[in-house]
Amino acid sequence: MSEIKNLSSRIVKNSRGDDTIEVTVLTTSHSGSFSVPSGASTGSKEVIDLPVEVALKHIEDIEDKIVGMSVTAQTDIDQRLHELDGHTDNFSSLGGNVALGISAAAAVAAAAEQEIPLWQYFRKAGAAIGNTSAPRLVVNLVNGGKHAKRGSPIQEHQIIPDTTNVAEALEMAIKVQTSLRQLAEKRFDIEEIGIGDEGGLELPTTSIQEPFQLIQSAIAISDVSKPITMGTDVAASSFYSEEGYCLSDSILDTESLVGVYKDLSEICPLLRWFEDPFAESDWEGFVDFGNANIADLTIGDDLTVTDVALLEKAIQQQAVNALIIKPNQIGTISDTLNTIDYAHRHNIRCIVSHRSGETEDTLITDLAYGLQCYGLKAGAPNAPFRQEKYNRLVQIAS
Ligand code: 2PG
Ligand code: MG
Repeated sequence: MSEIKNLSSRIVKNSRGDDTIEVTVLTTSHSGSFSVPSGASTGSKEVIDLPVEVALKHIEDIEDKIVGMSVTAQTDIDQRLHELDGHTDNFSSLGGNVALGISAAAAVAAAAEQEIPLWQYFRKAGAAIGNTSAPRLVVNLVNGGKHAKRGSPIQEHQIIPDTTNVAEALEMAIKVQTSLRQLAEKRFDIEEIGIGDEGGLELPTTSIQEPFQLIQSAIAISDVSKPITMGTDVAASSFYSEEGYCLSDSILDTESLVGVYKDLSEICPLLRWFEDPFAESDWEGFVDFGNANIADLTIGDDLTVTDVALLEKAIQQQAVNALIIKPNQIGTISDTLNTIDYAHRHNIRCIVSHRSGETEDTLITDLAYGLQCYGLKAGAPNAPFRQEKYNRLVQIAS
């Protein structure tokens, strides 16, 4: 048994320039570090991060309760973190960032200790794996909603190259991105085109359809080797209030929003993946959407927040057939693996995702590959803090 000798932590900057924490777990001969990402369009049931100074203090305060544990006893470590938190629903006492920082750094150190790659450590943990050889890349080309200063209220406009050859998928994504930039520069004033939080374009149009149409045209003119599917993260909670969905100056009810998606998918037949098409409280919206047969994948994110109990409810209600996996929504590696395990056992597809406030850490790539998850969603293909995730996948999958 290799014991944890020491925990240390420090403040680092994330992709938005905000402070976050990096935790390092040290054993006698190895170490592992993890820096914690953060979201802008967060689900209300996600774990609660504490301010960085408070988080650092908590790590110092609990260090002696973690030191001495076996670094490879992931479940025990994560159980201890829940105990230290007093078993709140959302790590509000200990801090979600504290819990994930320690849990994930321990996983990295444990893999180093066993002299295996991190993806293999995750695969060996025993959770049910998916049935893909390598995750598909879910690449975000146009940013909107809470991830952009201007543009459509829809948060993400994505492409998914239809291949599990990762290097080929990345090549295809970059070709489409280049074509898209050219089309956007013809269509809009160059000065008004920006770059959003996840490295995709920010376009000066509030139209719901136009970004998708432009991407569809970019795909058509790109010399790509395989078909491409389009996807979206609507992040509908971000434009929902008690009155309804506030889209392009009108307030829509659930039924009318289903109609908007129907029209959109007729205009853009490649658009087949829909994440959070309704607000996290609008379970009926998800069910109606599934029944309308608009999409191949109805994906829960704010709806399910990587929480196995919410996933169970979503499966019972037939609200989704896929879900987003984000370790920092749930707070520990064991809880994340448990949700992936449950999803795979119920034929629900898992798409492992970054956050809009990212760090250079690539743990999510190892998680997606190790558990043979259906997709890896990590922003634009060549943006800082995003490209690292795709490059890591090319490295381990080839
Ligand atoms: C999402 C994520 C990542 P955020 O909604 O899926 O793209 O955004 O990290 O802001 O929640
Ligand atoms: Mg989302």
